[in-house]
Amino acid sequence: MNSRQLVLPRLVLSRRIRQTPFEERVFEQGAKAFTTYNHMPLASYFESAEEDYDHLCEYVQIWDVSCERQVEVTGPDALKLVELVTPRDISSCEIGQCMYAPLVDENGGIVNDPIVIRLAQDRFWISIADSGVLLWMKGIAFGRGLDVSIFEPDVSPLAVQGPRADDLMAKVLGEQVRDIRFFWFIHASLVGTDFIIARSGWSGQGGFEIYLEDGSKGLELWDAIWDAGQEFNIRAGCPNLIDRIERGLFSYGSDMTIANDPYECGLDRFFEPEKEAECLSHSALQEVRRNGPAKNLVYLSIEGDVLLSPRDTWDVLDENDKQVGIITSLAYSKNYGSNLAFAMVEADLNQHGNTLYVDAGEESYRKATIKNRSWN
Ligand code: THG
Repeated sequence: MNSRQLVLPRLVLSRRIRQTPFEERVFEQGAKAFTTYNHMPLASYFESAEEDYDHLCEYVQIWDVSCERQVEVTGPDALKLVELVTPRDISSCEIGQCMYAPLVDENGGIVNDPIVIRLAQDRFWISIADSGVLLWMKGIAFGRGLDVSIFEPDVSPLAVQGPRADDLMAKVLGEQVRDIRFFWFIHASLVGTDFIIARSGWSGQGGFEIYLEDGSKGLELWDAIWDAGQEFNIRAGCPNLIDRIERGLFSYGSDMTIANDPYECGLDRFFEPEKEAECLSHSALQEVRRNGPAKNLVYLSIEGDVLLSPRDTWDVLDENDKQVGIITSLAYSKNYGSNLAFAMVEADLNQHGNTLYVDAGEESYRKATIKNRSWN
């Protein structure tokens, strides 16, 4: 056995990793680990994934998610361009509404899985996951001669998540925030700056996202929410691995990449074949539909005690020890008393209750069971 200890290197935040308007507070509050996302720092945990999770489920947290950058699309052809890049029906997105809208390329590959926000009839923000959407969309607009302007505005989302988020934001902005519907936004202001605030956020605990437009107001905005949040036991937090796996939220780059199509990942539930004709992925997606996906991103419950998420992927095997897939994300859930994972496996094995095996680098393989989206 190789008993050498693997010491992970530190991640250096150079100038190339862009600053966020809130990061000073995140450092002060003691974020212990970071990742990068759209060339910006994103905290991974503060105390530990487990402790952060327990707090998130009971109180309220403030998250610096500036790294969810916006790609603004403005002009007469704005809707046309957004409809070109996603098979989701964006024409039905009203002003004031947000839509989760996977972007798909001409081969059916997932380019990104952003939230599309309709600010005005011909003005959108595409709130992106970690891949280069700005250049992809500029290229398409230029190639097609579309009348739009596309740029990254100075916008930094700040999430307020957890069961006390409504009480906190009602205290700070007024009772009207309680009436914001899921994936809709309203205009509001605080510390002398205007912003939109949406009921959304990458957690299963509910809450809001404030889209700060003037980065110079970042610390003031954070502090105003922080001070008001003391009575609700507010803490600094960040997207939580355990929570997002329990909630079934996929992370682009980990769970799916441009090598995967939306059918493999079950993201086709967000669009209808008849509505996607405007989209440049239309014929590729028709082809995928005809053939059926070869793989599926599945929910796997893995038996045994706590597994730590690997740096690399782990193999998923069938009963004959044949490799049939890989683990893409994993966390131990106290709630379910089990390790929960997403795994990309051969589609013909994707049946609820099916038994598979996971090579977690131990003496023997761990037994695993395919679950549905609510982990039943
Ligand atoms: N907020 C904002 N921007 C983002 C994210 C975010 N950009 C990157 C990343 N997260 C985009 N990915 C997702 C994935 C899922 C959801 C949000 C963003 C999500 N899904 C809900 C669900 O699956 O239950 C609802 C989807 C729906 O009904 O439309 O919330 O978090 N600003």
